[in-house]
This record gives sequence, C-alpha cells and structure tokens, in this order.
Amino acid sequence: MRRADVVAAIVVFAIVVLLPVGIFAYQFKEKPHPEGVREITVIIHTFEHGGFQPARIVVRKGERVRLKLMSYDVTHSFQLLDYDIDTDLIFPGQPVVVEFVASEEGTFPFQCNIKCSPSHQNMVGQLIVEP
Ligand SMILES: [Cu+2]
Repeated sequence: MRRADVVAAIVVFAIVVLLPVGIFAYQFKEKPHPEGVREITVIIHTFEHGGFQPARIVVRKGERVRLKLMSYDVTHSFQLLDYDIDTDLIFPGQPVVVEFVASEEGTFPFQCNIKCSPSHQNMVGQLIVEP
C-alpha cells in the first residue's frame, strides 16, 4: 500500500466514521435532557408589558426545577430568596438558568430587585410547591 493510499484511507475513515460520531455526541452535549428535571421558561418584561410570565410557577415537592429566565427589554433580576436564588438578567435576550430542588412545600414569593420601570414594585410572582 502506498503512503498516499494510507493517508486517503485515514481521511475517508475520519469523514465517514469520526465526523458523524462527533456530531452525534455533540448534540447530546448541547441539549441535555436529564430525567426528572422540570424545565420552565420565565419571560420577564417590565410590568407594563406583562411582568413575569408565568407569575405563578407550580411544581411538585421534590422536583428538580430548572428555570430559564429570559428578559427581552431591560435589565431585571429574579429573587426567590426562600430558595437562595438571586440573579440579575443584565443582558436582555441572553437567558439565565437557575436550578434548584423544590424541597419545601408551600408558597414562596419571587420578585425583581432592579428598578426596571415606574411600576417596578409590581414585579412579583409566586412559586407554589405542591405536595
Ligand atoms: Cu424590576
């Protein structure tokens, strides 16, 4: 076998086998969907344009919850102090993901802690953890 043939065989192997395997593996790296995680997207606008959507988040006790927080207008924050969550959404359009286990049953307030509009004080919601 000539050296050029060996190189050609390696290149063909890389294209036919390694590239698809790499692409296949990459999709799982980019989109993990582990069992038992409740994913909820929360859209956040100024109160005049909807506030927290949803403003009422209902989960079951013991669930692992992943909140994908999205602001599309101005800088907001998301404070859920009973679960030690306090994060700023500094860059509109860039999601912030927080994750926690809903270990305590009950109703827990969350709010925005950054003055985002004249009606900022209305930027509130509730996490409801059901039994
Ligand atoms: Cu605010």
